[in-house]
Amino acid sequence: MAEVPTTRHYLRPIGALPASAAAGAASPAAIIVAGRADLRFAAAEVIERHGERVGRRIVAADVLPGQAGELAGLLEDLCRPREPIAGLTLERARIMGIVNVTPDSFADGGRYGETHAAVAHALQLEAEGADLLDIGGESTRPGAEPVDVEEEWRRVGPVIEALRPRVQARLSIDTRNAEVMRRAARAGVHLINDVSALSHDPASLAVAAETGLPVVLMHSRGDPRTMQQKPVYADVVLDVCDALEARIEACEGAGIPRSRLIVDPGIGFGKTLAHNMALIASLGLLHGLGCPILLGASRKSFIGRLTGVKVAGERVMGSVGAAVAAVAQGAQIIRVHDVKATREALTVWEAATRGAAA
Ligand code: 7PM
Repeated sequence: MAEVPTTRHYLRPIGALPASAAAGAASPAAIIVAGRADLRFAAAEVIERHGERVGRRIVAADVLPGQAGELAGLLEDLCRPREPIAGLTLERARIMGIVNVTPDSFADGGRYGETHAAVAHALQLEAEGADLLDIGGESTRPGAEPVDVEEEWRRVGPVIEALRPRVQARLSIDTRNAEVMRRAARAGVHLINDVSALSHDPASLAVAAETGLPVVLMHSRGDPRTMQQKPVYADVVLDVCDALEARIEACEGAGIPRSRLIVDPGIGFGKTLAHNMALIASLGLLHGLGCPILLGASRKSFIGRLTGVKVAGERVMGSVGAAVAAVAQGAQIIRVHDVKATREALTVWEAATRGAAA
């Protein structure tokens, strides 16, 4: 018997309403995304996928609540206020600064130099306005060879220990390895960031659950070493959304509630330029998963492709452009190298959107 494909629905909020438009009116015809009064939309693109067929229609905000079945639950997930993550409320965008702990080619194989450099960098990012600091021992870059777990911990452990008593910012551990998660949690980190969405290490679902920490589930297609070899999707935005939903369900099955999860489309991880652009353009569709959204676009190669800027460290302005595009769709966490530039741009963008300074 042929398998009957199920119909799946998706909601993409469109038509951002300016803050001044009938704010506080008794029955605003607006979709309020993630409980945010500053994030109201005039309509939603309702997407229906049935096997290979994808139907799209635009439904105005005032008639959307009357829609039946699966859409009602989806609308509820889209609009429900998000729980704070690691004690951070998410009524406005938060900045996660990237702290790479990489082997120090200068210091005679000693650990002091690389620890010191990473700690100094993290303190600077906090001073520039980072709400979170994402500490990684470089095992997860596209094309990278896996790093031995003990070596990974020798890199990140001392940095976590040094930062923990010295910063207000929340600490995030960027790892695919359960043992590193366990040790980082014991050392006091507040968040787990896993580019494999807890699928790389068979122990990571149980370990992440045991830590009780929030987890960033990033979408990735294939292994970091091979993922850029011709990725193919039926519809990249819907496929990524479905894959994230599957990982959320795996987490829920392991005892990690949805309220503790953050979703991330994984820009550059098994995606072409066209895939990356489609994902950023429709980022707001991921709100239907009922979790905060994180975007990591900082300095990535798609920005070089678009702007012609070949040196990654010089892609600051393009990266800020991507950050603003994400925040305009309600992304709650932006993972960046250039905290100062991002903070300044978001401060001005938010004030200009609100129409008020504070
Ligand atoms: C080379 C290529 C070096 C790519 C580093 C990278 C993400 C992440 C990374 C992301 C989350 C980078 C990437 N990207 N974690 N880790 N989301 N959650 O730019 O997009 O740091 S590695």
